[in-house]
Amino acid sequence: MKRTLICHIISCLLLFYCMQSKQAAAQSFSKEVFAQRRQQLMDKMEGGVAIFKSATVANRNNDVDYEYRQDSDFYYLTGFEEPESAFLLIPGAEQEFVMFVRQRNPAMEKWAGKRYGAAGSMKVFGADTAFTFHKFEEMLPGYLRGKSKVYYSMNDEEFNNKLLSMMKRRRGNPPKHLIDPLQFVHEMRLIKSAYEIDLLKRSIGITGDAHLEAMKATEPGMYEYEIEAIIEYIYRRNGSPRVGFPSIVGSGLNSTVLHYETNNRQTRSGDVVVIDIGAEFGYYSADVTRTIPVNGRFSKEQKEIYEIVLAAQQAGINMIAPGVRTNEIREKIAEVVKNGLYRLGLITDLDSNWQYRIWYPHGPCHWLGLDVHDAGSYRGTDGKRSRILEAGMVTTVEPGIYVGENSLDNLLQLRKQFGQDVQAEEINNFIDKVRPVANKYTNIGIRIEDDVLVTERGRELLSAKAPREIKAIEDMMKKASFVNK
Ligand SMILES: [Mn+2]
Repeated sequence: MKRTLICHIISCLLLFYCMQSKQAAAQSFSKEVFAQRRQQLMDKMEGGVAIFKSATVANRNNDVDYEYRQDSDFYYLTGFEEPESAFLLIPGAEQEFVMFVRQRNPAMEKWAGKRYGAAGSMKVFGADTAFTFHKFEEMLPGYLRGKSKVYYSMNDEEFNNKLLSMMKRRRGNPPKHLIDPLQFVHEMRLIKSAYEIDLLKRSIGITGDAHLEAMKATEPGMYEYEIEAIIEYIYRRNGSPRVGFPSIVGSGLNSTVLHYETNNRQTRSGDVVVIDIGAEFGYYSADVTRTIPVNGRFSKEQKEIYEIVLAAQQAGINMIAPGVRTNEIREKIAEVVKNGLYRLGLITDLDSNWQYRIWYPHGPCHWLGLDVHDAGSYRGTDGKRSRILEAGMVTTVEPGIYVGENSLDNLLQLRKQFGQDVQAEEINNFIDKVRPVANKYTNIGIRIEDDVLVTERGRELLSAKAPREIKAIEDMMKKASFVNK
């Protein structure tokens, strides 16, 4: 308890320090925060050695690589962003935190930028000792000698086999037990500290600004990628170095495609656009979706669907509080969606557990943090299938209803997904009744997504900056953007 309080005070001081300088906040680096996390993990280990490897560089074409981003768990425990690195945690050893990093190389650094090198990783990142990365595999058996447990997540294919063969050797007395350390790290990541919540608020705030600008700028004839570019310009201008995930800007029929990322259609008056986006800031990702009418006014049919999704989302948000199970939220949202669909005639049976899933095909919540679909188990720690919310968790709430032009055409093939044996006759009857209604709503996809922090007393809506109400969106769309002035 005492330690938590001290940690909290340290975090607050660090936050204050970070707010003093935009540069420091943009890097969001604090040696002590990362040291605490490593200590927390080491407290959970039963001796042994934990091994973490950096994300590998992915080649794009010829000598061009994809933009590098450090592995989220590696970053969470070190703050270190360079590729070709690894580190060990050896609780109880004289040197508990051992880093292996790229060698400093003036010629390479001239091309590709500064490297910290071994000395820098000790000074800046707090390694007790550090070596160059090419010594990693050579030195590892020495660190494993006489230890009974190795904590490693098997996430680097090339290295996995090397480690396994090291463990099989008779010589050198290597560990016999392999344990996944991420089961501990991911539980830690699920509960966000004040330091992390501040970073999330920054990324979510920037994403809200991007939504506002997209609402102001969007007009018929604009290409989806133009809207995407406006959004990402707002990210950069506010200090977000990259997207947390590829921006989804889906108009017209694309609004009904859940993870549409092509973003190359020209929008038309009468379309809605689903804009599902998240800036990254200090490695933390936002995830906020707004659906807007391209011409600035929702049609009657669009409004009808929109109001159902909004009511379902609000009902879900209202329930968020410590002690509530995630499936209770899921069920509440599904109930509101079902009632709405029944009212419109898009389902014919309120008790059917497959009809509504044609229009509402995805789960409404996921954890949010370093990864947009963040780490942390969705199962209850009590063995139950859903988790009890605790203060410090951050979840999205994102129901959606999608009326695709083919939604009713492939039902017979898709029925296996319903997880039960629905008779063809039942499906054909359903299609006959519902098709005329579905035609009215064709190509309307509505998703509304917000990010919610579970607090001691209830909840905090982190993504309130971009409006969700129909009138507020239409009013915002009347305003001028710097883009089309
Ligand atoms: Mn999401």
